[in-house]
Amino acid sequence: MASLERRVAIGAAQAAGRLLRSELHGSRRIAYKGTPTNLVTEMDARAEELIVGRLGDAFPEDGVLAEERGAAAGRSGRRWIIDPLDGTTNYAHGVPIFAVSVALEAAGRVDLGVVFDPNLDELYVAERGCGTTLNDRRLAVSSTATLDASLLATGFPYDIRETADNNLREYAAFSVRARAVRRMGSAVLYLAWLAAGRLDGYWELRLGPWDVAAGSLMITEAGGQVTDLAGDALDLDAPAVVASNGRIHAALLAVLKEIRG
Ligand code: 2AM
Ligand code: CA
Repeated sequence: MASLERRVAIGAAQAAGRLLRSELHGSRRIAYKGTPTNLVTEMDARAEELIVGRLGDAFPEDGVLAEERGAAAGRSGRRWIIDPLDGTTNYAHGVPIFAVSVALEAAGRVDLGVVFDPNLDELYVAERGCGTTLNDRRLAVSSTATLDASLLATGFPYDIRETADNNLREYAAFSVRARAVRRMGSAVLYLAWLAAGRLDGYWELRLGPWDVAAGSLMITEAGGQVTDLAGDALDLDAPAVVASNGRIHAALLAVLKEIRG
């Protein structure tokens, strides 16, 4: 990976994260995207504009897929996948648990992932074949060997009020089998924290490409495993995610199979 891509992605993620943090306690205009649980604020769009502007200036031939504006094709065959504010519900409530995620995909494969948490000032960077770092320190997933001793995380789909497939049965099952299950509201941070060995496992039924593009590379480059709910390759276009340190992966898949059939 040319270091220009890495430098520009890091600069854009950090600038957007700092903007979000500086505005966290400002008054918010909240709008809803389809369901009353899918929030968006004006800060989602402002952070996205900043990131897309910088990437577009540096790499005008590349395509972009960003949470708020959708897809714009490029000529290079490469695509930047951007979540300008993951954890929008937290943000709208003034809870300092959110992050910025920027990934670069080429030939259908994510080669670079950058996640910035402006509240802890933590910068995660993964490059295919080169590992994952947190503030320049090399990361490795945890060595927890059993589900019983695992700290897990999950989240719930926006249509939780309407759909029967709302993750509540899975949540109940894991809650009595793992050490604990957390639900902090940022898929991007769960994946980064898993790469850092803070979490042992994570699952979620429906996510967007921008939620998982950078974080999934972080986990595999830190020695962990990321699959779909059946244990097959992750579909970045419609991600259902099981991520782990590898050692508890089969146990996670077995519980999901037991509950979902
Ligand atoms: P957001 O904050 O950018 O909206 C919560 O479980 C986490 O999953 C958040 O990262 C949220 O992203 C994301 N999320 C929840 N339901 C989703 C869905 N149906 N599609 C895409 N992302 C979703
Ligand atoms: Ca998101």
